[in-house]
Amino acid sequence: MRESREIAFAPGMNDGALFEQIRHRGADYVRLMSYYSAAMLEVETKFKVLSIEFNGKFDRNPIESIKTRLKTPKSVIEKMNRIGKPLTVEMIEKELSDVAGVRVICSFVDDIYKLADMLALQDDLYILKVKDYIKHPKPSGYRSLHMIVEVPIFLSKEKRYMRVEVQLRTIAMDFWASLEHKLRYKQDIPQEHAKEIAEQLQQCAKSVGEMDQQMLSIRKQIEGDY
Ligand code: 0O2
Repeated sequence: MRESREIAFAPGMNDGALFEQIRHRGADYVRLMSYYSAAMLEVETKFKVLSIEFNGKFDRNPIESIKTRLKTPKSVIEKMNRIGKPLTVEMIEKELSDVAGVRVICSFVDDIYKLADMLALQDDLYILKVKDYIKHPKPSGYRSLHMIVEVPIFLSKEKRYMRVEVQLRTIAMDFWASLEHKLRYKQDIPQEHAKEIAEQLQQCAKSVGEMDQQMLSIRKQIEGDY
């Protein structure tokens, strides 16, 4: 009988055990993750190159830092379960666009859009989806520019296109998102306080947004560009 390519999942299994399952039932998983790692590297390099060019043109660095992350096996499995898709390596590649993530932390809000435009001009990369949570923040107050891009990776015998989720945000947006993530996910917030806490976090997000606008305005005054 042909072995099922579906990966067994028992709730409560730890990361290591899950990874062993994936490795045992789908040897291709490890290879797929290496493709995503290569794609993240490609995208990270593209941003580094753009930053060098930008620096030469405008004499300042638009990027404060770049972080990359590969979704953990646990997180991949949880998401596949959530969207109700079978847990096979083929379906993971087909259904998930955020296995590989690149987060670009920018100095100013306008740098985000400049970098996004510069990236969009590259002819070996496709922008599949843009979600502008800066112009349209999430109800939580979350702000960032999200893009799903597809980049080619060059292997010894083939060229493959892989999807990467890019999140562009300012230092201030990142400050809010990091703390909000910690507060929300680490604590079991009692029902009676949840609404009030959500409102306080929204207020913080608003203040952070205003600060971003003020910093941009100060930079423009200094540059004499009113
Ligand atoms: P992690 O560990 O950061 O990756 P999708 O199914 O992905 O198309 P979804 O899930 O609505 O649709 O995607 P969305 O909201 O565009 O982007 C999801 C990612 O954005 C999250 O990834 C977070 O990184 C970030 N994000 C979105 N909303 C919030 C928020 O309210 N607060 C914070 N702190 N981050 C947010 P993951 O997979 O949740 O986590």
